[in-house]
Amino acid sequence: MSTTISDTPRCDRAQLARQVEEILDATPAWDLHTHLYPASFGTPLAGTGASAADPKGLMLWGIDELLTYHYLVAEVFRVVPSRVLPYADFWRMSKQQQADHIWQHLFLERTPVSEACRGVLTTLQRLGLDPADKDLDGYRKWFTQQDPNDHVDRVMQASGVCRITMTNDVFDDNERQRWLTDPAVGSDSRFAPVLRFDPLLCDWPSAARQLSAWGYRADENPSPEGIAEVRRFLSDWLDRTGAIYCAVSLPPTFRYNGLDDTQVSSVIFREAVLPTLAERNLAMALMIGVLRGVNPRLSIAGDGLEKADVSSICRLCTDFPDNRFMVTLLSRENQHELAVAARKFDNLLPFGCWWFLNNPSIIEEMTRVRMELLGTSFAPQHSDARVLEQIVYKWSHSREIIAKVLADKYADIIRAGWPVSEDDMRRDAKLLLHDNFQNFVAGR
Ligand code: HDL
Ligand code: ZN
Repeated sequence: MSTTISDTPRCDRAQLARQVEEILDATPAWDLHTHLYPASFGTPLAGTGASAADPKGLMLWGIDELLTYHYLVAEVFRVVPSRVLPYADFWRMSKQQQADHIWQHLFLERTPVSEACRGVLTTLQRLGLDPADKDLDGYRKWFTQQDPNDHVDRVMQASGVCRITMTNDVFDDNERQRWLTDPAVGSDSRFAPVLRFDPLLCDWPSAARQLSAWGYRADENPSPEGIAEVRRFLSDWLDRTGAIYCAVSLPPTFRYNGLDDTQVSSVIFREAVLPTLAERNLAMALMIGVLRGVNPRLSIAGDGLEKADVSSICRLCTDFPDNRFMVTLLSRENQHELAVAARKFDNLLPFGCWWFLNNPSIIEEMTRVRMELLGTSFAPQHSDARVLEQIVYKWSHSREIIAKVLADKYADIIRAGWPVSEDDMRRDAKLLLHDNFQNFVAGR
């Protein structure tokens, strides 16, 4: 029998906040978008008992990967600018040398208050290491003593993540070859595959050349035969990966202008991608707003953002009622209009506080706006983790904020005379951290 928070007008706010936080902490999350991989995709850091280190391995884990996360690379150049340490000199450093540099300048010589720095501390602490030791070599030793496969279990346990959704980029040669070499490479049930194909919609000429090289007769001006070949390509890779949804990252300039839109991206979207997904009851994730290479000398750390066009999303939801669109936008200024759009279209699921939005101040603002407009019918967060252990901090920090917002909303309705039981709280937490996403990708 679950207890009901008293429906007296002034419920005990501290007790309510604690209860909601405990329930959120105990609710397993399905991390719906990451760049993580199981050890079957190879690991540059061997650890104990694992197969030999694979320098091009895709499973990134350990303290040196945590410290050289591209968010921290961008931040360390603010402290040691390129006029002091030229970009090229940094990129020539080994991974360990880069990590030493970042540790020295962002942690030892300055206080690690940024969200990405704080994340490293939370991760160390929740994995049982003491950040106060400030002993980078000691942390390194601990990580190399872990077996990568067992470490995935430990990290998922510490994060409260029950399933990790991958990003399987079919246009990435390293990733594609691994699937072609070993069809079972993605069979680790802890990880859910997702087919990612940005070039198909962002750079059709290049994508068409690559499809042709792979044996799909794609032409630059997509003919009906060419469209059929794109659909065959998608079907082959959806069968090969078992993807649970498909994803693209699109620039702020992305526009979809309706069913008579002759842009090649709209033609490929309308004639090949969306019919294939509708036929297979698969959702499409649109991640819109990345301005690639704002500072190319920062490499992967050099992307920026601009506002996206939400009207294009509304037109997609209107024109393709049999398709489902999961959408996350990179600009803070887009968030309210995306939540309003989600009120208009039940085939639109807003998700996550993506990338530059994944900071406590903005996560709280976005979660409040979404809950006030959408109730519990959205997916508040994903980690976007690139290094395995990042899910520890990304979920710990986000759960705290989601719980705070949820407790405030409960307090509001309790004051209005509506009792809220522990069962209600558990149901809502499961919807937000797991079921809304699971139901949306399943088409329920
Ligand atoms: O395209 C994406 O999926 C983005 O999340 C990028 O990978 C970005 O570099 C990133 O890691 N964001 O957190
Ligand atoms: Zn991502």
